[in-house]
Amino acid sequence: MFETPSHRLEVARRTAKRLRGARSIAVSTHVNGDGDGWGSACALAHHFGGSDCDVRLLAATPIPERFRFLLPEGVEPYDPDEGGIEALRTADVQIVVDASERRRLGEFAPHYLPDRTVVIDHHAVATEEIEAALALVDPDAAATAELVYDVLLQTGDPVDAPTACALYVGLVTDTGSFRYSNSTPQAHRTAAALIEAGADPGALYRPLFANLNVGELGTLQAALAEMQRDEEHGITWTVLDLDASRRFGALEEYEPVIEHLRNLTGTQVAILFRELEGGEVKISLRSIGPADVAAVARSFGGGGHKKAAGATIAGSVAEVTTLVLAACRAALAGPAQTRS
Ligand SMILES: [Mn+2]
Repeated sequence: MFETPSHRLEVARRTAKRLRGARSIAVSTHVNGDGDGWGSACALAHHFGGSDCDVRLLAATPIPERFRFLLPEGVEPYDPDEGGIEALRTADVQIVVDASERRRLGEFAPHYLPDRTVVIDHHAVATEEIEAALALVDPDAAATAELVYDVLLQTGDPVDAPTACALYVGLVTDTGSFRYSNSTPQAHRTAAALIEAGADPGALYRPLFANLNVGELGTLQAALAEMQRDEEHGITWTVLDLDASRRFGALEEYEPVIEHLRNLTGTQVAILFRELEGGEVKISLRSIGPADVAAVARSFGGGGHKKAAGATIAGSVAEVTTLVLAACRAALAGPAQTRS
């Protein structure tokens, strides 16, 4: 039987009350929104949108093609340049899902009013928190979708199938299809409730995972062909140069590429180097060992989490590769040796 964890019940109730009383709601997720961000935002749009309430979805960066099927019919997210900022400024309630850092709100960031802002998020509280009237933030939640479900239950209105489907997408993507360590009993209980409400896991497989295009598969092919390995330190990396992006186009996300490098037995750190126009290289770092790749990324002006981080660095691919590999080797050797 499903129950909202008691420590977040009261805030979920207050959030539901606030949303039910709103005439207009603006909802946004972080830049480069993922399945959890867009799933949570679309679920709110399905649930609250209707004759009594105008729900406006905001896209700090465009919604990825593979999540568009989650949008309510006829709803197109606002771009900041095309009415998005006005849509946000005039909304009774301004909701932020799956983001607790101001900088991740992109061009919308300066236009939030603290007394109208509601944050629903599962990231550990960031240094630069968004000021909000209500904040349902719980790092124990597997996905923001789990918290949105708690809120929707408190509205007293039934959760319909499209809403359940959008939330299920959030849970599936943030738990790596229930493979990561955040696949808690509560995440599974929420998933069960969503399936009962109409989410169809079998039907979601194709739009989420099995509709790769030639560009995505070609990029993967090019990345694997260039794969290199430092056996001694357990570092696996590859380079996607400008020629590869010209041939296959820029992808919306490179996670599947780096996931292959990370999954190679013996890998402690995986790195994807992407050459950009204008003499810069974008690096994505993943750690499955003791190395703190956020610290590595920060030393190059980037940031992220201990296990997943990134940066954009000026220089040629050869220069950047040498610098970043040296930093990763030092990070794997441990703090005592980096100090000396
Ligand atoms: Mn999330």
